[in-house]
Amino acid sequence: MADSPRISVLGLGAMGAALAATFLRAGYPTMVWNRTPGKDSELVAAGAHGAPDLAAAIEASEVIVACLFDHTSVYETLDPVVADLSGRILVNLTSTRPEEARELANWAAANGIEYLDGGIMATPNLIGQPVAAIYYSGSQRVFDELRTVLEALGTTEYFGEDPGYASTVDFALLAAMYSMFAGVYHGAAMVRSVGMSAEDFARRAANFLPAMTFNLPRAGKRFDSGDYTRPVQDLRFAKAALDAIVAASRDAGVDLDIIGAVRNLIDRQIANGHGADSYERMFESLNPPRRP
Ligand code: FVH
Repeated sequence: MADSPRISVLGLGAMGAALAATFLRAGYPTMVWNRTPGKDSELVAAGAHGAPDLAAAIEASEVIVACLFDHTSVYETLDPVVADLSGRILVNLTSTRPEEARELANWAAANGIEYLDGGIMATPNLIGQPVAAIYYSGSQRVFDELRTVLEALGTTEYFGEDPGYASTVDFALLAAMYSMFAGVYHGAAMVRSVGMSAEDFARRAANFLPAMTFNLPRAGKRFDSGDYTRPVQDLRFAKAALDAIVAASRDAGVDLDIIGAVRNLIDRQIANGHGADSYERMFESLNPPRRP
């Protein structure tokens, strides 16, 4: 492949358009296609080639970047043109579950397509900046060959040949984000009982939470080792705190779906006789897979 591979971006939603614009700015010949016509005008004005149809978009390039809505849309779009894709590289930046990424990789391999799966940990406005992390797994050969190209989009990290690895990390980080945000929403509901605005509370949360995250690597070390001895805070102490927070939430008239679930994780470990262990042992209530 030449130093400047031709790239076709399939899907010009918010993210696909940002990817295509970034490839263009980086100087790569870029063709664009979208199911619904008319979404390519800005990109064409910026120098992209607008594909008249999907087959032309695939025909034009060695590297096909898909950024569609979900796994089903990728499959529905690409399966009818699988013969045209044969011999090309498919980089799938659509968010897909790990099992879906593995299924697509198998489908690609069976049809002579080299496959790299990516998980974008950024919003469209951040694409092209180092703060935009993009995780990849799948074909090592493809990643090595395209590394420079992919680095135009943001900070890249490659996790190995398992096509589902990057997606697992992507979805795990999103699980952490949504759970943390839900916790903030619970707090915002509580302070409404005393008249504080949610905006005021959220500003405080945005200061407080990052100050607490320094503990996370230590917690991770405990999860990896299974050693919850020598606690800084034990489960019984954490339970007393959570019982009080649950009661205060109830007093404020706020539902307990979120904070009650956290307390349940603690209660299960105490019921199993681990009350003197570090509070981080609540991780074990999540039934994590066995340590490698
Ligand atoms: N936007 C973001 O902040 C997040 C950041 C993290 C990663 N995600 C994932 O990126 C994928 C695309 O997201 P998006 O923001 O570009 O999404 P939309 O703006 O809704 O555009 C969706 C595009 O997909 C096309 N599409 C949908 N269904 C089909 C189909 N059956 N066949 C062909 N194309 C399809 C849609 O086309 P159209 O509706 O304009 O015809 C858009 O091009 C996504 O996996 C995020 O989870 C973004």
